[in-house]
Amino acid sequence: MHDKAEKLKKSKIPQVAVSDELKHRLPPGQMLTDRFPILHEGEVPEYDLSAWRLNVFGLVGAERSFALEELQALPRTRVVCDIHCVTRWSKFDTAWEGVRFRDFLALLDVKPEARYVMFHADENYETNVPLEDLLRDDVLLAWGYDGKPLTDKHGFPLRAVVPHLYFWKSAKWIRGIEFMSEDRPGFWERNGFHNVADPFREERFSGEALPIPEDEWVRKEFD
Ligand SMILES: Nc1nc2c(c(=O)[nH]1)N[C@H]1C(S)=C(S)[C@@H](COP(=O)(O)O)O[C@H]1N2
Ligand SMILES: [Mo]
Repeated sequence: MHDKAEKLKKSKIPQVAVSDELKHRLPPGQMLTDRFPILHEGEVPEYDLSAWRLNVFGLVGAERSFALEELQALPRTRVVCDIHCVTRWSKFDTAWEGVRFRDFLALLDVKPEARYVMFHADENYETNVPLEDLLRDDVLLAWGYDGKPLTDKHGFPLRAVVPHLYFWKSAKWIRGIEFMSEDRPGFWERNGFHNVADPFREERFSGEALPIPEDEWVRKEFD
């Protein structure tokens, strides 16, 4: 513990100090940054928007497929929230634009036995979230960040934003939304990470701590 703290103090982490007033917003074991780290598995996908679709399947009365402009014609919401990555960076007051997941749901004929959602995303990324978690006011299918369209690296054209869970649950480049009666683990959830992922409970790992260096994110790309 002590060693790690010392190591972090010495490394050049683009970290900002947290005032006493804001401390309660920083989950245990997190560091605040004002940069915007870019984290994902695989390559940044490129899309031909005329062919791009969001597919809805699983426990729905009818499978549906949406073009981006159909989603953008839905009621728009702007959410300002804090985000927390399991690799220990947090960023406060990030501003997203999109449609509330809840408002999107109103278009779908979701069956009553649906209790879980799997986000299917490029490249071969999946993450699972209980449906109930997605009904909150601040959960979005987002196409905008900070007043501009999402950049390619942050998920253009569409990503999920689920602020109250570690940020790996906020899938970038989503292509499919599956409604399920039983829970099923996604990519990180199968690979040692916690199924629930509440940052304030520090639900990082499913079993033993993984050997992820605490400063891993610093070596990645930033905006
Ligand atoms: N499709 C996809 N979405 C993803 C990931 C990924 O590997 N693939 N990584 C997740 C992780 S671990 C984090 S921390 C956030 C990072 O989002 P950002 O690059 O916009 O900061 O995206 C999440 N969404
Ligand atoms: Mo992450």
